[in-house]
Amino acid sequence: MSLHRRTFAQLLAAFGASVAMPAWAQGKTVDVSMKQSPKMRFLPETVTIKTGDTVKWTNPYNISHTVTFDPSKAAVKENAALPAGVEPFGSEGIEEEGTYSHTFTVKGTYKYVCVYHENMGMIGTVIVS
Ligand SMILES: [Cu+2]
Repeated sequence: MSLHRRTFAQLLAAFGASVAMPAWAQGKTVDVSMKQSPKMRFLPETVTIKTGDTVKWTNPYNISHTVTFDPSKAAVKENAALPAGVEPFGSEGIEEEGTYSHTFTVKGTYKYVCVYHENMGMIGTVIVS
């Protein structure tokens, strides 16, 4: 009996780390840039990822932007949308060289805006499959 227990404990020790590692911890990171010329845009405007992947937005330029997944903060509600049950999230103003990252754990289609430039077409989509 004690031998069995020890063997089981050793198995846990040997494999516990990899078994306990959640799938989202092994996702990849996809970059989105925030462009100000010739137009205010997220590039790419649409990214398709898998659950556990992270999207990292970077602002290379000197005009501040936001990444806002919150219909209540969008001028046009439909420009920001979340899968059922997902709480709104997003950044404050991102200055030059600033970044914002989010790891997506729920499948679905997400739409987001820059609250400063939504009306200029600065709208993006993240599809999590
Ligand atoms: Cu902007």
